[in-house]
Parts: sequence; C-alpha cells; structure tokens
Amino acid sequence: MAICRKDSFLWGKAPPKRQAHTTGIHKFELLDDIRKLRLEINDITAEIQSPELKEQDKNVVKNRRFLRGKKKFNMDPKKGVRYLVESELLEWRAEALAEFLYKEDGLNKTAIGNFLGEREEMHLQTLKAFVGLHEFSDLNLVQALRQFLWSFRLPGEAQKIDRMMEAFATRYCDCNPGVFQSTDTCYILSFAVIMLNTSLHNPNVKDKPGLQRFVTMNRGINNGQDLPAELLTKLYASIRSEPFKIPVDDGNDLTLTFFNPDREGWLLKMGGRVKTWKRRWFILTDSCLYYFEYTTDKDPIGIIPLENLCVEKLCDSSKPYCLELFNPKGQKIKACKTENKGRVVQGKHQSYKLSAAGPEERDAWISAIRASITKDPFYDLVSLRKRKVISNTSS
Ligand code: 4IP
Repeated sequence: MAICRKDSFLWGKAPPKRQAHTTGIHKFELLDDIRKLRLEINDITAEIQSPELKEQDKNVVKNRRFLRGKKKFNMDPKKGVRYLVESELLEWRAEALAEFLYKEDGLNKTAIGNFLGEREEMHLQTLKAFVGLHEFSDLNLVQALRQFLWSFRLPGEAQKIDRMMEAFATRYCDCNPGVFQSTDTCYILSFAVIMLNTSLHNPNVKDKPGLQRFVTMNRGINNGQDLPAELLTKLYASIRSEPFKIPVDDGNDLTLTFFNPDREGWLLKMGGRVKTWKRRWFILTDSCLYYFEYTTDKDPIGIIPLENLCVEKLCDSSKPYCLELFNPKGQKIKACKTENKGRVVQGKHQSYKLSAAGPEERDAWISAIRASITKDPFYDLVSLRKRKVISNTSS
C-alpha cells in the first residue's frame, strides 16, 4: 500500500512531522539572508577598496563565492545556478551544468533532482548531458538504476519523473544495444523494478509480490514479446537481496507534505468495528487523507490512501451532512492507523463514514476528495507506454 504518493514513491515513510513555528523559521531565514548580504557587501567593498588585491586573495574571494553559490543552489537550485553563472564561476552550457551537478561535492541531491526535472530547454539539455555522464555499459538494469538513483533524488512530480526515467531509459539502451527492443520497454521495466523495490522493502506493504507475479506483470512489454525469464529472475533477486539506496538530505522530512494541503478541517469519523463517532482533524494532501486527534499533533492516527476509492453523500440516521468513502469493488479499504501502543496496523474499515459541520462543508470535502482521487500518475505514465509497446506489434 502506497502511503503517500509524493514522498513514498520509492520508499514509504514514517508518519510526518507537522509544520510548526513557521514564524520562527521565517525570522530565522530573514536573519540568515541579512547575514549573507552583509558578507557579500564586505567582499565587494574589499574588492573596490583594494584594486591591487593580490592574486591569492582573489582566489579566496572566488572560492568563497563558489561555496556561497553552492549553498544558494541547495536552497533554491535555479537561483544558485544563476548566481554562479553571473559570478562567472559556472558556464551557462548544458555540459558544464551537468558536470557541476554530477561531480561537485556538497550539493543537495533533492536540489539536483529538482533542477534536472524542470522543463525549460536548458534543463532538458542538462538532463541529457547529466545522464550521458553515467556509464551503464554491461550493467544490468538494476545495477544501472542503483547508480542513477543515487546521483540525485527523484522529484515527486510525475511529469518530472517521466522525463528523468525517459532520459535514463534512452541512455541505458544506448549503452546496452540489443537488451531491449525499445526504450519504452526499458522505461516500463525500470518502473516495475522501482515499484518492486517499494513493495518488497516498505514495511507498510503487507502484500509482497513473488517472482511469478513480477514476471506476469511484465508480460508482453518487449514490443509484444516476453523478456527472458532469466533476466527478470536476476533483477528480482537483486532487488530482493538489496533495496535501492536512496539519497536522503532533506528529503525524508515530510513536513512539506502538510504545507498547502488541498483541504483541512474537523470532521466526525465513525469507527470501523466499534461504531462510535470521533471528532478528528483531517488533512487532505497528495491523494491521501490523514487524520489527527488534535490540530497540533505531529503524527496522524490514520492514513487513508484515496487511490481507487469513491466518495459520495450519505444519509445517516445518527449524524447529518455525512459523506462516505468506499471502494467501488466492494473491497475493504486499504488504510493504516496507529494503535495506542504506537504499532501501525491495517485499518478495518469497509467504508469510512464522515460527518461535516454543514452541507457546504460536506460538499466542499466531497469535491476536494474527488479532485484528489485521480488515478496514480505513475500508473498512468507506465500503462500508456505498455499499451503503446503491446499495440506496436499487433499493428
Ligand atoms: C474506535 O472506537 C474509534 O472510533 C477508532 O477511531 C476506530 O479506529 C476504531 O475502529 C473504533 O473501534 P472506540 O474508541 O469507541 O473503541 P480513532 O482511531 O480515530 O480513535 P479507526 O480505524 O477509525 O481509526 P476499529 O475498526 O479499529 O475498531
């Protein structure tokens, strides 16, 4: 079960920390900015006042600027690169930018991923050059993915991931001609491998796929033909014995998940087995509903991934303004909750009955939840290609 679409793409995470002390953070950031500006002014004043600045001093200033540029990059990759380019410490050329991102120490891997995922032409070219710096010849797909996914942190946005995985697949096929019949095959299998990694190693996923299911899932993806069982077996064994190592810098902090939620507010929720109503603070974000006992709680009591669920108005004799979340196939809802002792268990709800404070609120929740229940964007990305490679052969 995927807990949180955006951040659990590769690895489901522990319940998040809620945003706190935003004013304090804001003040801290302002002070930090002022301190940096002071340093910058000092540097420039020193340069103006001593035109005869020794070569050595110039290098010191240059190094300091370079470091500052890297720090800026880690906070805001586009701004950081602009600063380095304007300071003539980095060339505004895809190959130079790619080398910087690939080789420079101390860069935040989330920032690298965000920079590479942008869709402007220079970013696309940089992505291509960056992937080109990886050598995948004679590596199997899992080995290549291990290398690739270690060099930056995949951003959460589906379109960005799509571009990056497309670039990866193209490079892998260039380095290993003949392994796959098309880059689409490589792309689909890469996603399947990443999903397999999550399923096998995320403790929140109870249903662990076996080799046979992995093989079945990938039927016909080699332009209508099956990939060699030997290859799939090898990839499966490799992932099972060792999960992908995912770079973590700031990425593991889910605080950001709860910034700008789609909707939040109090709702009454009926229990799964014991039908009592409890007042809970709900947050809707990233296609998941999180509920907390108090607004200030850091960890949710429960998480309901909305994938494949429906939401409707409900007339309930015990409470007004009800809405119901249910699985249209009649199956139990896959959700999780934290028990009193802190143990995470599966939810026991056939459906979730919620009651809002008024009709407008109920309707607002229904439309926000509906908007959130779009299908898994990764599923869409992959299934489109699957259809393409399978229909290629039938036409
Ligand atoms: C509990 O009833 C609460 O309603 C729980 O809600 C609910 O868990 C339990 O459902 C239900 O038995 P009592 O407190 O009266 O015993 P919460 O966790 O918000 O406190 P859910 O799954 O709704 O969170 P079951 O299915 O765990 O019994």
